[in-house]
Formats: sequence, structure tokens, C-alpha cells
Amino acid sequence: MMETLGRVLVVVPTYNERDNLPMIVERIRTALPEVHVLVADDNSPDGTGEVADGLADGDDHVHVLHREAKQGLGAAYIAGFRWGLREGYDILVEMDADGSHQPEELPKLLEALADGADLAIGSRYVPGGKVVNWPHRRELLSKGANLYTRVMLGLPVRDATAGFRAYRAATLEKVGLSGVESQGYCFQVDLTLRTSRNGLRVVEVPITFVERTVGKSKMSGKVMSEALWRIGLWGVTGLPRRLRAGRDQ
Ligand SMILES: Nc1nc2c(ncn2[C@@H]2O[C@H](COP(=O)(O)OP(=O)(O)O)[C@@H](O)[C@H]2O)c(=O)[nH]1
Ligand SMILES: [Mg+2]
Repeated sequence: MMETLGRVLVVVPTYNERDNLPMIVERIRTALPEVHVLVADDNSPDGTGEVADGLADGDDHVHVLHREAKQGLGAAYIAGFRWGLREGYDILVEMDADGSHQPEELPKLLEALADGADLAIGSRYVPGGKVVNWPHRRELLSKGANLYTRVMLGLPVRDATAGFRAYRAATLEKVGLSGVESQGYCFQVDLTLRTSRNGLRVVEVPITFVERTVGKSKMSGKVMSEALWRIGLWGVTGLPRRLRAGRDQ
């Protein structure tokens, strides 16, 4: 499968993940020894960047992108994707550093790409998908965000906010990253919408999301309010298109 897919880069964004990073890099490298890893660190005060440098020193499959300051998950991914596209990778994967996304499930996502998907989403909300150890209110927030997204945008995706995904380089090139303004977690919805609107094939693969046991979540009020207003705005500006599409059916 890996021969048909080409070179794979797993982008791992980090902010204060010093105690998680060695574990996740080790698990990625063991699950799929061919893939490369890019840590995109926002100058974490806890020294995650130096930990990443140490890992890269001992392994030519590990790379580090040092960013100046905390600018959000979306901004870190855009910088990581740009780096990967420039370096000629064929597949770009998103994965959290905290162990919530299990590297052992990555082959399933890559298989979906090998079977013809342009974007494979590791989904918690399709049959077979699961969430382990999330507090009730966090699960409600995630399900509410997905419901809001579906109502606003009419996307045929159950888990549009998911952060465990694999893109073909060609998908990102077609979609274009220069117009993406989302800084926080709504970046995930933004790229799902752009991929779908470009007529590309989005496939959801069931995964088990396991809540972190080490470190703290970076979910914040700022992240939530950005998602709320941006998704609302995309919903309103995309309405004429949805009405036209409905009439043409
Ligand atoms: N570089 C960077 N990484 C971030 C930022 N915000 C979150 N992350 C990383 O994104 C991943 C998911 O964040 P997390 O806090 O676990 O979110 P949650 O799982 O939704 O609670 C983790 O690897 C974080 O370190 C950011 O502003 N910049
Ligand atoms: Mg997490």
C-alpha cells in the first residue's frame, strides 16, 4: 500500500506537550516505520520545541518546525502543510500529540486514500467510531459543534471537526491554502468544506478517540467563539449555492 501512496508526512502540532511528544513519535515510528513526522511547535513555554529537536537529532524521519508564538492549531497546520508540500510529500496526515489519535489506526486512513478517497477523516461518529474517557460536557460540545456544522453547511460528514485525517497532496493543492483564515479548531471544518465544495471525495473511517491522560487541553472560549462565528458566516454566504443545488435536483 505504501508504495502506491508515496511519501507520507504526519504533522503533529504541539503547544506544551513535552510529556506526550516522545510517546507519540515513538508510536508513529513503530506503527509505520516508513512515514516521516513533522512537529509544528508554537514556541511552547514548557520546552516541547527542545524535546522535538532532541528526537529529530536521533532520527532522520523526524523534523521540527519552530514557530514564533501560539497562533492556533489551524495556523500551525497550514505552516506544516506548506513545509510538507514544498518537500514533495504525497500524503499529509494530521495527528494530535496527546495520544487521542492512535497511530496504530493510521493504516486504516491510508487505506481509504489508496481506495480512492481524496480526504480520509478518522471519524468518531460513524458506526464503529468511539470516544473513550471524555467528560459528558465535552462530548456534548463536540456533538453540538457537528450538529451546528451540518445544519449551517449541509455537509454530508458526521465528524467534520475531527482532527485525525489524511489528505492527498493533490487535494491540498487543489483546495489552496492561501485563502484559509481559520486559526483555531474550525480549521478542520474549513478544510472539509473546501474539499467537499471542490467536488473531491471525503471518506469517513471509524476510529477510537481516547482522551489524553497527560497534559492539558487547549480548547478555549476563543477557539469556540471563532468556530461559532466563522461556521455561521460560511453558512450564510453558502446559502444561495445550497438553494441553487436543491432546485436543480
Ligand atoms: N502548534 C500549536 N498546536 C496546538 C495549538 N492548540 C492546540 N494545539 C495542539 O493540537 C493538538 C490538539 O489539542 P488538544 O488541546 O488536545 O485539543 P482537544 O483534544 O480538543 O482537547 C495537541 O497536540 C495540541 O498541543 C496551537 O495554538 N498551536
Ligand atoms: Mg486532545
